[in-house]
Amino acid sequence: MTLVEKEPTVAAATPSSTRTAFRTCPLCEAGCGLEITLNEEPHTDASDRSASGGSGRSCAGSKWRGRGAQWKVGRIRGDRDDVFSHGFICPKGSTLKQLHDDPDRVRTPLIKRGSEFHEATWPEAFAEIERRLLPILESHGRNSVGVYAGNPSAHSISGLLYLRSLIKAIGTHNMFSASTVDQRPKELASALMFGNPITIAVPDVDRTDFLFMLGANPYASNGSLATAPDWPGRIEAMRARGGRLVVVDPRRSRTAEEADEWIAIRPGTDPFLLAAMVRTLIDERLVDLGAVAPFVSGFDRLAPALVRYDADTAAGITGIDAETIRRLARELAASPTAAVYGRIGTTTAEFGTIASWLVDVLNIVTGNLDRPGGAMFATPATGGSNTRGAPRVGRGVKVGQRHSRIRGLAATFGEFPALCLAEEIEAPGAEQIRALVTVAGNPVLSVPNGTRLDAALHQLDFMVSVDIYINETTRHADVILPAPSVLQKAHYDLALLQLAIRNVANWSDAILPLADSQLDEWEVLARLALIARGFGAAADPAMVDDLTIRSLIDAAIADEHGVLFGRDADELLEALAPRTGPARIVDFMLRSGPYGDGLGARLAGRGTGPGVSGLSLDALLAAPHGVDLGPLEPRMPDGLRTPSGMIEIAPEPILADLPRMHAAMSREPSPYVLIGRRDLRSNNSWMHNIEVLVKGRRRCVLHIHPKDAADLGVSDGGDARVTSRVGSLTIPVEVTEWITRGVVSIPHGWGHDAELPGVQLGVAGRHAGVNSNLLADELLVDKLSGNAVLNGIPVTVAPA
Ligand SMILES: Nc1nc2c(c(=O)[nH]1)N[C@H]1C(S)=C(S)[C@@H](COP(=O)(O)OP(=O)(O)OC[C@H]3O[C@@H](n4cnc5c(=O)[nH]c(N)nc54)[C@H](O)[C@@H]3O)O[C@H]1N2
Ligand SMILES: Nc1nc2c(c(=O)[nH]1)N[C@H]1C(S)=C(S)[C@@H](COP(=O)(O)OP(=O)(O)OC[C@H]3O[C@@H](n4cnc5c(=O)[nH]c(N)nc54)[C@H](O)[C@@H]3O)O[C@H]1N2
Ligand code: SF4
Ligand SMILES: [Mo]
Repeated sequence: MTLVEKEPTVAAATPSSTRTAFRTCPLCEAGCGLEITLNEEPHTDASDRSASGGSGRSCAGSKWRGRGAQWKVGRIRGDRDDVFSHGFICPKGSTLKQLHDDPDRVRTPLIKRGSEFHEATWPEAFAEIERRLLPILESHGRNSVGVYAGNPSAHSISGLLYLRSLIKAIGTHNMFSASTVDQRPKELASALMFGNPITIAVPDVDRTDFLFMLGANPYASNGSLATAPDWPGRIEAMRARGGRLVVVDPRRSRTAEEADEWIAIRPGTDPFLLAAMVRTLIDERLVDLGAVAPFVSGFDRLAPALVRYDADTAAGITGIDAETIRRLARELAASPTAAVYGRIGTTTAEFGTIASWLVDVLNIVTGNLDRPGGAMFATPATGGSNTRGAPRVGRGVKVGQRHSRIRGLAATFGEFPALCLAEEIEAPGAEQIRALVTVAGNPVLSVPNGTRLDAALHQLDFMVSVDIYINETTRHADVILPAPSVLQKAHYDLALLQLAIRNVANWSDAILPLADSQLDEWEVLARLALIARGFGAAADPAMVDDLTIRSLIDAAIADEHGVLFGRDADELLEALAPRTGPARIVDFMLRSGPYGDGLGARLAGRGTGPGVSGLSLDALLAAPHGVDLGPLEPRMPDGLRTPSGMIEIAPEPILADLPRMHAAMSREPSPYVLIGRRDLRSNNSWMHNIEVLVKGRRRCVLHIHPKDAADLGVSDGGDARVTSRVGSLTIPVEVTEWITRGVVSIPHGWGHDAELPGVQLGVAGRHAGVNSNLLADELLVDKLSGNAVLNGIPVTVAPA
């Protein structure tokens, strides 16, 4: 028997029945649709490994619990009918089964006694947190408790909707996240230019004639800050219709290999290339602002700001010859449409904000911003800060309102740079971080100078981790609170669909129920918030949930430009009943969003998907393969939220940062610099415990050019010793011509030392690799954004 359904409604239990469920893969930004087969098994116990189901009730409303049929995950493959991914899947997608079954995954709360973790009940764990956290808050103040939020919290409705309550409840300014070892420069540049950090221009890959890509490798990463499944297929389609791909990367990456042209660049020098391209266009009178011209402010400040960066100067710095730089600029201007797109290689660099800004300056001056085939902005179904409020009215962003205690680095968007975390724990004084809460993060492997951070975490008075593994970071926790398996959580890509290259909406219900002994992740975060607020270890998480929806409703009814302006809050709450939790919030966002039914205020939405007239959670539940809302449409000028209501092409804070870049021009470059890379079978630090992904050839190896290897006396298959200002490590060598001379590459996220006390990562420990962030230097920083420099780190290399 096969039941095709979106809801976890379970068929009457007949022996060996099968059901098929659909959901979005939450592992990376591509958001592929998965088709998951579940096989019924005889009832055994109520742990999540053989989760019980059969309440016959959808969990899209509240918690889905119950007993009855036992479902075991069978096959996972790409959902051919998914409106966005059309069956595409990468090797990681199908391993949600192995992740679900991984015996090392934490399933019950753990409390550390002495140096060992012991299983505990939820009441015991929350009581322990209350007992130890509250005195710290009371005697040392709110800032004595820090929070670090990691990457998966941006892929989860729990993290995106409830983490803020926790941070507010703690009341701390000491907030850190993976954003400052990642995309903060792009967010800052976008906020300065367009008004808020999520108004990020994405390449219209499906319609462009020319994709100019810097520091991204979507054949391995599946794309980032440009949400789309199946980048390889989309790039192939672009080339088949005559489009071109040019990739700028110090490595001949998989994507560079597929490109029409690979431009090798010296790490960290992208802004010099981009500035010289802009200057070429200005000098040769090739600038055409296109349709956004009436909304561009500050253009006259651009040319003077870039006056030093001619192509000849840039050639000496980037290693790209001047004629190539000029040609690229001319080609960009001549192409019917073109999109410039920069990612990790451009943001995790010393001048990451300048580079991110120049990417969009190029999009603007070639007339490609906000036009089909160019760089466009999504219209997310759940709305966002650029769909709410008045068009062209905004407060913009202020940089430097608060500075970190020790190094004085500016906070951006309410967060301090992650590379300050260690020093903020180490250094005594008022506001010293004495306790830390990590949520879905592994900063020991992700943040510069892992050795120092590891020692700092050891020094904390108290640490709580909401996580699914005991790893290099969470081993330091005093209490670990497990999130349930991915398959037991509902999903909607609230953040990533704001950056999608096509407007789609896709809700995933949990496909396996929670056991009675489990809490959903949002409940865990809500209960931590209640403890921090002094409501006690047993307080009902519904309080936080109710406050969260209430505040969203209040904001919506106060928004004169919104569809719910002036409506009655209680009436709206009633319309959302009986749902609670994330499902209620997402339903509200969808219904009050750009395609929504306006909770009665508006009938027909713009949706084109099956049966959609006014988007709502119900509409998505009826569309198990998602709803296609069409290609991106121009959003300018209404999407602007800058104080001027204009696109700021030359924001003051960025121009003020240019002298820092000028100063670097006269600096003697290091003979060898380290960069990172990603592997298709890996996902930052936490999928290395899945045997099928790590078996086979070693992936954590040093890439080095044959001539450099010969010069340095290191050989293929041998070991090299790599040393930076902050650390040293030994790593196997792979000699390859596909890397520029003077550059070596190590992927991040490895270094699973099985000997570390506490760690429970059996498989990963056998494929440990090294932690590249033992070499990343916490003193190297993009000062404007506070982002870490993870590419272009000066190192020396020697045979081990
Ligand atoms: N050298 C170098 N360093 C880098 C990078 C680089 O390119 N080079 N890249 C940077 C980038 S882009 C990023 S985003 C960061 C990532 O930095 P982090 O977010 O700190 O690290 P992750 O490896 O993503 O760790 C995710 C953690 O979440 C846990 N987890 C997984 N699923 C769940 C869940 O559902 N709930 C909860 N509560 N926990 C879960 C995992 O066990 C793991 O502990 O690393 C950065 N570090
Ligand atoms: N398989 C897999 N997929 C992932 C992840 C993963 O760990 N594994 N992580 C996810 C996360 S958190 C993120 S943020 C995204 C990142 O997605 P991408 O940005 O596509 O990340 P990478 O694949 O690391 O590609 C970065 C490229 O930049 C190049 N590079 C390094 N330094 C420079 C430089 O100075 N200039 C230029 N022009 N290029 C440079 C590197 O050689 C590399 O090829 O991937 C996501 N997807
Ligand atoms: S590319 Fe792979 S990891 Fe990313 S969403 Fe798709 S299946 Fe999941
Ligand atoms: Mo990331």
